[in-house]
This record gives sequence, structure tokens and C-alpha cells, in this order.
Amino acid sequence: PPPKTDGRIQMEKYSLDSISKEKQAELLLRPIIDSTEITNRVTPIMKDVRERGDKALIDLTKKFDRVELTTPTVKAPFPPELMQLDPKTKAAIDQAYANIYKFHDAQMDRETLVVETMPGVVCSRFARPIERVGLYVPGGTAVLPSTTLMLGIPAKVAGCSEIVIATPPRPDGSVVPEVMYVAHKVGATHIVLAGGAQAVAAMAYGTETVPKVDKICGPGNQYVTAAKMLAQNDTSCLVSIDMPAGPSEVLVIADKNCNPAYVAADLLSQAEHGADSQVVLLAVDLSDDELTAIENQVHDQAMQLPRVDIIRQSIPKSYSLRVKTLEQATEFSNNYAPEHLILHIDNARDLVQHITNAGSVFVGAYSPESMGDYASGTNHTLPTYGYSRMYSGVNTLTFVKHITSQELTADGLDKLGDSVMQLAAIEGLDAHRNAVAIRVADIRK
Ligand code: HSO
Ligand code: ZN
Repeated sequence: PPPKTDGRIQMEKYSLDSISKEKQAELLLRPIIDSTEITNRVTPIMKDVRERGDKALIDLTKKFDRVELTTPTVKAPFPPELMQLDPKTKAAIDQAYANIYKFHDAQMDRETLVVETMPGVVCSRFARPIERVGLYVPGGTAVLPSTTLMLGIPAKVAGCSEIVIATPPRPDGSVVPEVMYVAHKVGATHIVLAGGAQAVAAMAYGTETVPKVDKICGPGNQYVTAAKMLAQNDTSCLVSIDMPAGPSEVLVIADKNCNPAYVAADLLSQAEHGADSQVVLLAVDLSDDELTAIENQVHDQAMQLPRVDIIRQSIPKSYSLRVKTLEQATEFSNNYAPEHLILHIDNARDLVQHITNAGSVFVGAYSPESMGDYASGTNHTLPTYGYSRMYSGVNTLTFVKHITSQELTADGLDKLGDSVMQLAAIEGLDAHRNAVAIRVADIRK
């Protein structure tokens, strides 16, 4: 049961020097997600879409979203009257778009890498867009044009020729206008009015109106994640995904000179995402009063927020951990491998070189996560659940694959031939050996 807090919205509290090694290990873990039940529910949904296409999509959208559609897909060009925005919103989207575009355009791999490994042996590598991509934009408790930007812009920069966006319809069966405006800006070819596993299945297998895609990207709930994983494992649809996903997270490192109100605001901006959001505060050498100041801010600010009911669930499942030194904080954070890491510390920039695992780092008092969530230029689709240990967030290279090539001259083949023939002989692959021998014999004649 959650600890009794007299109605106070409060994180659990630990101190590194008074917890056991076991407790410390436990604090590094995320809640275990048992996916069997989810998988069992998702499997028939995917089968249905695969077998009945649009009809299944329409039925499932009626069942899960209570929306009756005549067709599940809107094709580009999208009607301007369906993307009317208030001018302030449009300007904000345009500014975010410009920054995200600029940062992702700079990531594009446009030059062929050419290396002459030995005289006459030239190896190259070049990028090509993944042709057809499916972008999942969740609906649920928030409208997410920002996610449309974060997925659509790198796909556009990479040069994907078919960009399919799936997003749950509004109750009247329409697309969120902000989402449609961004879809238009990134050059999306289709919008699929569906959410959940059925949306993923439609893009993985294709339907009468939804093109089958090669890669599916984007965040989603457990059903969406399970569907992405199932699709990836199904060789009959030949589709890949961006990364496994769990609930969103932030880890904040704060020292004595932090602004408690800023720290609390950052913790809460993560906590409001969902009841399962993970929020961690590492307090570096704070006095009782200094920690209390942050806790008070968390409570007081939370009480003013419209999503306080979600925060009431996420904050008590979160914790603060007091540590003595910045080194301890860094080590813990690297072991936790957070999705977002915010540094409310002196000389924050100096710590970045010591960060080994994190999806995205927010450096100093003036870099709240919100900036990266919306508009500074970095991507907000990031690895959660400790996967920042080995996955990168979505970026422009998410939407390309690399092809290598080589060209050898007779001289190059001659020089390297003996080694290759030797290796082929050791592997017992004589046809391989012969493919070299037959040429070398001519060259050496
Ligand atoms: N923090 C979320 C992204 C988001 N925030 C969207 C606001 N809108 C996961 O990185
Ligand atoms: Zn956010």
C-alpha cells in the first residue's frame, strides 16, 4: 500500500548511506511489465486487421474509441479546412518545426564514406531512406501534435517516400487539426484514424486503404508496444520498430544551489504524463530544510495543476534519494539509465562528459525538459525503462539504413587474395576459395 501522507503529494524518501545494496538495486529497476496478458489481447486484434483489413479497423475503432467511421484513412492532400488553427498555435508549431528541422537536418548522413583499406581495396558506406514508414501518434489523455513533429520531421529529412501517420480519431471521427497541420507540413501521405494495436497492425500488414510500411515508430501504451513487438517478430510482414517502450521517466540531479521551485516544476512536468510515470530526484548533499523546500514546492505546485489526479498517483510511486557527492549521483544515474536527465547543479555542463546512459540531458537551471519536449530541436521520442543503456532516441538515422559497397582492382584482389583463400580453406568453404583462386590464377599468369 502507498505510504500514508495525510493527503500530501509526496515522493518516497531514501538516503543512499542508509539503504541496503538490495534496496539500491531495487530502486534502479522499473516496475515489471507482465506482457503475457497484453499479448493475449493484442494477438486476436492484429489477426483481425490482417484478415479483414479496413472492415476490422472500422469495427475495432467503433469498439475501442466509440467512433463510427466510413473509411479509416485520409489521403494527402489534406483539406485545408480541417487544419484551421488559431494563429498563436500555428506560429508555435511553425517555430518548433523550424528548430526540430534544423537539428535533424544536421544529422542527415549525406556523404558517402569511402575508405581504401589496402591499395586497390575500396570500401564505402552510404545511407538510403527507409521507403515507407508508419508513425504512431498517441491520443489518450493528451493531444500530441508535438509527437507528430518529432516523428514526421526526421522521416521527412531522411527522404522517406511514404509517411503514414496513425492516430486515434476525435469523438466526431475527425483528425486533431494540429496533428493534421503537422502531417501536412512533414509531407505525410496518409493519416490512419485508428489507435492501439489495430493501428499498428494496419501499418504492419497494410489494408485496402492503409499502405503496408517497412518500419513503425512512435510511443504508445502497452498495447501499442506489444503490437509493435509482435509485428517485428512476424516475418510475414517484414517490419522493424524504433525501440521498445515503457512509461516516460525523468531523473533530476539537484544540489544546494538549485532553485527548489524549478526542480519541483520539472518533476511535475514528468509526473503529469501518466499514473505510471517514473520520477526520481537525486539530492546531492542537501540539508533537511533544502529537501523539504523541494517537497513543499512539489505539493504546492501539484495542487494548482489540472492533472493533479494523475500526479497523485505518480508522485507517491516516485522517490528522492539523498547522496553525499556528485560522483555518487552520477554513478546512480548512469546505472538507472533515465529517459530524461535534468541537471540542477553548479557547472552543470561539466558533468555531461561523465554521463554514460541517458536518452537526453537537460543542462542547467534554464533547460527544462519541456523545451526538448516541444521545440528546442532535440527529439522527445526517447528510450525508457533503462533501454537508454543501448538504444538512441528517434533521430534522422532512425529513418535510413546504410548500404556498404566495395570495389577492388586486380592489384587489390592479388594482394588480399591469399588471406581470403586461407580463411575460406579454414572454414571449409571451397567455393569461396575458388571464387578468388580462379581470378588470382589469371592475374598471376
Ligand atoms: N515527455 C514526453 C513527450 C511529451 N511531452 C509530449 C509533452 N508532450 C516523453 O518524452
Ligand atoms: Zn513531456
